[in-house]
Amino acid sequence: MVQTEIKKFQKAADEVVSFFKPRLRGDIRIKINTHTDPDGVAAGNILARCFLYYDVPFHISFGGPPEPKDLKKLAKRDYDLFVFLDQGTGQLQSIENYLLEADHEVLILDHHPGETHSRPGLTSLNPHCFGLNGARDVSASGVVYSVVRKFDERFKPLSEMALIGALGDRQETPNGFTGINRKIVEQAVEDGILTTREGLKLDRRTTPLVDCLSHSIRPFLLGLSGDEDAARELVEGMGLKPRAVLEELDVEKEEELRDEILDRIEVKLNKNLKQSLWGTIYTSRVNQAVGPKNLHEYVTMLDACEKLGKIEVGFSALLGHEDARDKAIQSLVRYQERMIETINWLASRKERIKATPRMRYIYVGEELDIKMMGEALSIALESGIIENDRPLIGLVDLSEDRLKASARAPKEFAEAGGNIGKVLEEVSIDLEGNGGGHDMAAAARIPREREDEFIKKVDQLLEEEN
Ligand SMILES: [Mn+2]
Repeated sequence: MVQTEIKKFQKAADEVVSFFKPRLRGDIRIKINTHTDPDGVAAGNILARCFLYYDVPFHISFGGPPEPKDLKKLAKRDYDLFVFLDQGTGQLQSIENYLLEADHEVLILDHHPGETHSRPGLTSLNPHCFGLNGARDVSASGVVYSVVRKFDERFKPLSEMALIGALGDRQETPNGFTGINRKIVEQAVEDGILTTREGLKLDRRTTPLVDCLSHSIRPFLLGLSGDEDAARELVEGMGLKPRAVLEELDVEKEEELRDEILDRIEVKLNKNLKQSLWGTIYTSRVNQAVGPKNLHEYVTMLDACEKLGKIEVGFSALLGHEDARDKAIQSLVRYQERMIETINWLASRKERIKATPRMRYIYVGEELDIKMMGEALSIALESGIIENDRPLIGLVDLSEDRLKASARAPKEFAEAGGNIGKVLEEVSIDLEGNGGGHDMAAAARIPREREDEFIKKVDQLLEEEN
């Protein structure tokens, strides 16, 4: 069934290619706006590599979904074509009002849900329009890749970036990838761009094991992450040298290490942890990006660069610039340390997590870094630190009068038809804020004094949906 949808999507990608071709001569001014997360950075990278090859000048900016005031400003800038990656669908109305009305051309390559319609000046590609699920079947990077690879065979290796985007958006299921993502991975393996194998999905597979375990955040190993002595004890207890590296262990030893880790970890909720600890490892076999060859680790590094305010470092590394390598890897290490502090903070304050029959939530005020919140929730859930049986919301102070809510929902919630993105969108609009996202991950910004109302309304809406 999905095959027909994929075919329709591919046909629409052909139309975007026809739109692009006459615009690759370098005689128009192009502005790319993309998201700051790994998917946004990878999507921007794929398009940038294509433009660089054809000598097409462009500017690229990284940011969240554009607000009306941003678009109003953009409209006055001297560009002919505005490209929106990993955003734009949810902002279509204001894009129409400010950019299309002013006769600018707009291209939206996105995978967020929403209405799209055709109108002069607008070209778009979004998996939701073809019955595909944008939360799982393809990321923004995969959408951009689907277009770019049709230009020329030489762009095939960019499937590596498409996969980085999909992993960044956590689109991999315990049974692997689905939809367009699945096709991209299969083709990439066939082309020798990637190899896959089963193993420990830990970052920094080429650093000494004690370091690798005590720095692990995806997943977070409660009792090992942040505790070098405990990690050393485990490694030495297995008869391994502390300098041994994961990449060089044979399969049996790696399985033994997995079992030791699972024995040691101080969490009761082991199913999620098992899934995030052991599974398919994707290794790049081409030299185009600088930095880790393990794609999960690459995602963590891009996350790190984003959270530490160095998006351009991650972007340059992905673009293959040697001089970005050290800075990007330093960011990764510093980010791991900060995330470990964040998760330990959450793990030791579980009594602050409130629960209703339909959701859990925690107000952290200013005690946690707002940039770390969303990712920290994902990590806490997939590492078995907070039970992943209902949506989880973290509330952080954004400013004196604004609050940011980050939400994560379990897969089962989405499979039963729940959509946390829709819930947050509806409630935040009701409370004179804004918000939205995917069925399993979303965010909202609301007036601070309406926190109680927010919780009540989200809870109510979740009940109605059931
Ligand atoms: Mn995305």
